[in-house]
Amino acid sequence: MPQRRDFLKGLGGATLALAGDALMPRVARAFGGEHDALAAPPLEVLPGKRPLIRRTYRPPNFETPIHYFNEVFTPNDAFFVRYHLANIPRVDSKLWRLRVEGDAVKNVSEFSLETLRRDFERVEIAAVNQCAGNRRGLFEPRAPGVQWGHGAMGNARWSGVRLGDVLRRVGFKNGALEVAFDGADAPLVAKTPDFIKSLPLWKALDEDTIIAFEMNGEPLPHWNGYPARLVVPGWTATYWVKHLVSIRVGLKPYDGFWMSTAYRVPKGAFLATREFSSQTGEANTPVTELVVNSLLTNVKDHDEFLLHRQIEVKGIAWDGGYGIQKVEVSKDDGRSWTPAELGGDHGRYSWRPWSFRFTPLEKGKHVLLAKATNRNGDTQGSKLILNPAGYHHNLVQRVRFKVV
Ligand SMILES: Nc1nc2c(c(=O)[nH]1)N[C@H]1C(S)=C(S)[C@@H](COP(=O)(O)O)O[C@H]1N2
Ligand SMILES: [Mo]
Repeated sequence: MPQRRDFLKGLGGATLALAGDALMPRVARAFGGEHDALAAPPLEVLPGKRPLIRRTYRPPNFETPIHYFNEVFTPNDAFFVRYHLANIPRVDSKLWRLRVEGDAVKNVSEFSLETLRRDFERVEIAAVNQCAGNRRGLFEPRAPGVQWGHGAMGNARWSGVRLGDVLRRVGFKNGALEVAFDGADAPLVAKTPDFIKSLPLWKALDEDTIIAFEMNGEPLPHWNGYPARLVVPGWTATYWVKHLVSIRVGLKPYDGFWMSTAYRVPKGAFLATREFSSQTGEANTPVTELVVNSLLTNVKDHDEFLLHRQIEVKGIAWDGGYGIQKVEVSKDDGRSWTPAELGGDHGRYSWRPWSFRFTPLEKGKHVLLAKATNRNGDTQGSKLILNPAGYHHNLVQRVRFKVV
């Protein structure tokens, strides 16, 4: 326990240092008005990527500018990048091995990329990869951590092999409880805990949980986990471990920092159909499923439109895999709502494009609101569900525009 408190102190220090350095002035302004920092952030290039919104350098945290979300699948070279650790080796795919081990494994095994490709059925799935902390920069009061805008997410077609097929091949014992995943990246300083995430066995065996080598038909970009990463459709991106090198099937709950302390929310604050019970404590529980959400992608604050000229507003909506039932738009600050038109369905874990046409009939300032509802009837609220680390922001979005 004292160790854990030290980790927390260490992280707090790191967060403050980053904030003091690059983020603080812009973030401070963001809360003054309409999130200026999120609207006009610095764009910078990571090798192999298009210019993205830089939140921190070390570790690299870069978000995708919103206009890319007008496409159903986010281009690989515009896909956001999130790391907790600063030592990120470039992995040679020929030398890369995936080790499956742990006290609940029957036959400890190692796979090369070639054997994974050769010995297991290939599957592909469209899914949203969204950081649980996406939109943290919009939290009021401020929540500590990377001050993300709307772009710590992306939608892609992921292709690889089912994790469950691999686990069944190596065999696991009765009583297997969790499966823990480690990537090739490492902390720079010894006191930072290695990034290891754990799934309940039932989620690891879900036929949609995969070890992916490809994204949108191309090998994974280095910054998104080359040569292989975990893809956990419907769950927040924290579980989507990149540069995957070790899988441990365990008889006990994995108690590393990134499970027991980080990425947790107050118990009962958010809906999830099935609890991660082996990691649930008295007060809090790990983030798991994505909450229902939507985003306007072709309109932003301060845009101007012409009177009597039809506008086509576009956006996307997604959830934890139940499917989007409807998206509604309001032009009168939430007094009345009109259904938007849903676009193509790329599967229940993908986001769903939508559009809404209208013709402004009055000059002046206007507000546009968008709200998604999934097939469970879960919807977006107008009151933020506060939680200490600023996860799961899914407030109804408000965009202010002007008709001239
Ligand atoms: N190896 C490794 N995998 C990781 C992380 C990490 O720090 N190291 N961060 C996780 C978190 S919190 C997020 S949000 C996603 C981001 O995926 P991306 O960088 O491909 O966009 O990666 C996850 N996988
Ligand atoms: Mo994340």
